[in-house]
Parts: sequence; C-alpha cells; structure tokens
Amino acid sequence: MPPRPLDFESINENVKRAQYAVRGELYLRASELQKEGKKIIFTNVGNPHALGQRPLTFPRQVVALCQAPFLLEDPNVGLLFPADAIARAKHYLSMAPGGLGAYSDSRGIPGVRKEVAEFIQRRDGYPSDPELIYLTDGASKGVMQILSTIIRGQGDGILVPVPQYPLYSATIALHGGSLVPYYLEETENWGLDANDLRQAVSQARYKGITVRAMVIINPGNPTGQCLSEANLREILRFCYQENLVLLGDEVYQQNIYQDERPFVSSKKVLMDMGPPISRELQLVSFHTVSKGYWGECGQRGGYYEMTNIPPETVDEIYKVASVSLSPNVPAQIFMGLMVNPPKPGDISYDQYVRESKGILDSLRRRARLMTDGFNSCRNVVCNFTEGAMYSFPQIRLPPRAIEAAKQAGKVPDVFYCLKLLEATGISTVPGSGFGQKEGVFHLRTTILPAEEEMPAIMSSFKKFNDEFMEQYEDHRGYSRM
Ligand code: DCS
Repeated sequence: MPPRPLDFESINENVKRAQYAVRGELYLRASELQKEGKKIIFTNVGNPHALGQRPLTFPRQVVALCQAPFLLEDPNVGLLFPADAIARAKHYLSMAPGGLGAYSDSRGIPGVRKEVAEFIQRRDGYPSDPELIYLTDGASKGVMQILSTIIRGQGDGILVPVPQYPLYSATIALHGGSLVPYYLEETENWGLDANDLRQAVSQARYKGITVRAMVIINPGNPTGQCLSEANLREILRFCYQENLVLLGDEVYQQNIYQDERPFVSSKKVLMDMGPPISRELQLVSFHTVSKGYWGECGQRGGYYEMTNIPPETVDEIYKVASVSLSPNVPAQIFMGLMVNPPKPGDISYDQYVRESKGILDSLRRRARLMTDGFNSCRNVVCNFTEGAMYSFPQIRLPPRAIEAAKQAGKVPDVFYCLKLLEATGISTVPGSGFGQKEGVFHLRTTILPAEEEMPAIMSSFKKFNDEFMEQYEDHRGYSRM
C-alpha cells in the first residue's frame, strides 16, 4: 500500500523541518522524570504563573465578572468586588456584544484596540491608529500571521538574530522560507553590528535569496540584552536602505532590570527620525499579556501595530485573521486591562502598584542572583540579564565532554543539559535550540523560580557543574570562548 497522506513519510516536509527546542528533548525527558516522581524545576519556559507567580488581582476581578455577568446583578457584588473592577467589567461587556461567549471582530474588539492605541501614544508620544492594531492569541499568532504574509516561498529570506527564540526559525520553516542569520556578539553584551548585518544580506543575496524582513527581539530572548536608541536607529536605517520590513518583537518591554538602557520602542525611534524614513519604512511591532509583571501566558492575549503598511495589505491581513474568526475574547480584555491599568486615585490603584512593583523588584534581584551564581561557577561565563526573563550562560565544555557527547549520540550542550536534569531536576534548554556559533555552548534558564528557592537552585547547579568539570576536564584545555 502506498503511504497514506498522514503517514510520516508523506507529510509536509516543512513540518518536519521545523524545530522548537523550548519544548524539545529536554522538556520531554523532564516530563518523564516528573511522572516517575522526581521533583523537576521547569525553567525551560518563560511561564511565570507555573513557577508560583500570583496573578495581579485587579485584572482577574474584572475578567471574573465578565465571565460571570450574573454576579453583576447580585446585590452583594459590591462586597466581593471593588467598585472600579465592577465599572471596568461593565465597560468591557458594553463593548463586546454577546459577552465573552461570542466571537468578536477578527481584528479584535474596537474599544480594546482603541485602548491599545492610546497606550502606544502615551508610551511613544506619537499618534497611533486603532485601525492598524490587530489583537491576537498571544504574540505568537501575530508573528505567524505577519510572516505568512511576507514569505512567498523558499527564495524569500528573513534576517533573524542568532541566538533567537525558535518561534521565528520554526515559523519560517513551516512557510518554506529561508532563515538568514545575523549573529549577536556575546563579548559585546550580545550587541549587533551593522557591518555584520550587511554581510549577512549580501551573502544571502549571493545565494539567490531575496531578503524581505528583519526580526529584532528587544529585550532579547534568550540573550537578555536591551537595545540602545543608537542601535535601533542604525537598525532602522539599515532596513530602509535594504528595503526590509522590520518586525519588532517587544514582548519583554516591561521586563527591564537596569537603569542605563530603558526600553525604547522601535516605533518611537522611527518617528523621532522624521521623514522620509518615518513615513516609508514598514514596521510591525508585537506585544503580549504573557510577559512583564502580568505573566498571563495561559490567557493567550497579544497585539501587533502596523506602521506604513498600505490599506490594501491591512485588508488582506484582516482576511487572514478572519479565517480564524476571532482572537480569544477574555484575552482581549486582559490586553485592554494591561494597557489601561488602574490610575492614581482609583480604588484598586495602590494594590495594583504594590503587586506589580513587588514582582518586578523581585525579578530584578533574581536576574542579579542568577548571573552572579553562574559567573561563580567553573568554566561558566554569563552576561547580565538586562531585560526579558532568561539567563544564557556559556558553558566551556572540556574536549573530553564533547567526545563523550559524540559517543552518546548527543549534541554536546544537550548532553550537558540532560546530565544537569538527571542530577538536579533543573530543566533548561540547550543553547543549540536557539542557534549558536560553531563550537560554543550555552544553556538557557528562566530567572523565574521563586526568589527564596534561588540560592538552593544555584548551589545545586554549582555542585553538579563542579562534578561534571571534574569528571571531564583533562586540565589541558577547554572549548574555546
Ligand atoms: N516572542 C518572544 C521573544 C517570546 O519569548 C515569546 C514567548 C513570544 C514571542 C510569544 O509569546 P506569547 O505567544 O505567549 O505572547 N516565549 C517563550 C519562551 O521562550 N519561553 O516561554 C515562552
């Protein structure tokens, strides 16, 4: 019998090509060990609530009321919910005909898109048009919609940072496009160099690839760096010269752990540059409710804003969004709340500030604890996590460890991370899942475990790493930096 359409050998090759290490071999092994009763610390995914972060109270109160509107008719509702949460629930229900059980417009609820536009305007100091803002099921769906609109086939290339979050490599593979890597420089605090970008583009063109877009992740995942305004200007100018659309992944814009380089949006820098570039360069920027101090990953809420995209294309993207009917409606309300939180003077304001500041301050301390912890370990070097949610230490694996990995049929960093998992229960992602320079090895962990557990986790890592290095080091040399 010939292979049937869904037999492995006959499915779409692009699906097989796509790789997503964040839930790859390490994650699967960790899940198995957990079933066998081992305590696993899942630091492989930036999923704050799964590691004990408590949800902010106000948004949950509002969405609870929207989910159960009969509570609004209960005479005792005022005893259980503050008046500003009740008012906000009514505000969202009035914008969502049929409530949370009805599909919304495929671009999202108009009133929420307006709240997003007002947020962007406050943040950047430039007008933002709700018609050019689409709400999505997490930023992931938005990235997929836009990449599927850009990539026409194998000849189309997308410039992606390496190391990168594998949403990009996987989506490009699924759509049959070509990933064109540009390397972030570890010794320059994961900075990028415009000359390298130019070289990456000319090499790709030489191979017959039409480079059409450039992705930046700011703050970086897995690398944690924050781009300076000067760097962003350079990137925008480069995209303009090379006729590329810039995809600005800004999902970690609230996650900043230093004061020297605050978050600045690509949109603001573009507008600051003035015409002609501010009127011509195409930019799509992404945001989410999954990160920041919200961490509402399971709600799946996101948006993107399109700049300098012509109306005909905006309509085509609307059509693509319509095929999925509607983004999650509860998630849209989370987005509305995130961009329009309680204000000074509101009943819930103090609690909201206390909770969000508590989370951010603790993340800032955890970023420091982790970086310092890794840097105190043998053959480990780690840049400080300036932003986002991850630490990305380089592990200088001794040649004998690389040899042992080969014998075991494993990529060296996968070998190291598997041993770490078996010994300590710490579930990380090998650096190779994000792309690496040849012969350089990393792992990625989130900085999300509870602060009080952090010292124990770091000392268990250190103990494992010491033993590993003791076992494999021949005291003659390590892998290169
Ligand atoms: N962009 C970046 C850079 C991300 O890190 C993530 C999630 C997303 C987009 C998508 O998020 P949402 O779809 O939830 O909005 N980061 C994954 C990660 O590396 N760990 O956890 C999730």
